[in-house]
Amino acid sequence: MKFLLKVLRNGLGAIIAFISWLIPTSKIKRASIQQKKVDEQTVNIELYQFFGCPFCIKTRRTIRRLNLNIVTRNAQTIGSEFRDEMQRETGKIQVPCLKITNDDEVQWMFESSDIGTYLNKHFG
Ligand SMILES: N[C@@H](CCC(=O)N[C@@H](CS)C(=O)NCC(=O)O)C(=O)O
Repeated sequence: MKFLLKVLRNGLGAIIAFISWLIPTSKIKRASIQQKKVDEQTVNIELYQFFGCPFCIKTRRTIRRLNLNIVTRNAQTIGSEFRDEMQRETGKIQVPCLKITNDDEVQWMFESSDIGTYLNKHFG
């Protein structure tokens, strides 16, 4: 039963991801010097996510629209490096989650709406 639910959830997630991929996003265009500056600012940001999670899809669309080069980390696979790291560092598995590293300080940001607000505020 648990396995069936997992298959259903992943299947549904893949369908949503596919539909989202079909819907075009109008990307922000920046002058190359500006884009370079933004790329420098996002080099320390990583998105921990599941491929088919609707909240992650929403966040990935925001990232695409804002034309940000943010690395995505797969936190779905049990026993994987990034899932283990998230569990160890935050005490839970919840995606999407933005990991923002500034020097020695690491901030883990949960909630797709907060992530969207943060990205729009800084890069919109
Ligand atoms: N309110 C949260 C909801 C996020 C959420 O429910 N994420 C699910 C995946 S769709 C999750 O992290 N589940 C943990 C798990 O499946 O282990 C948001 O908007 O980001």
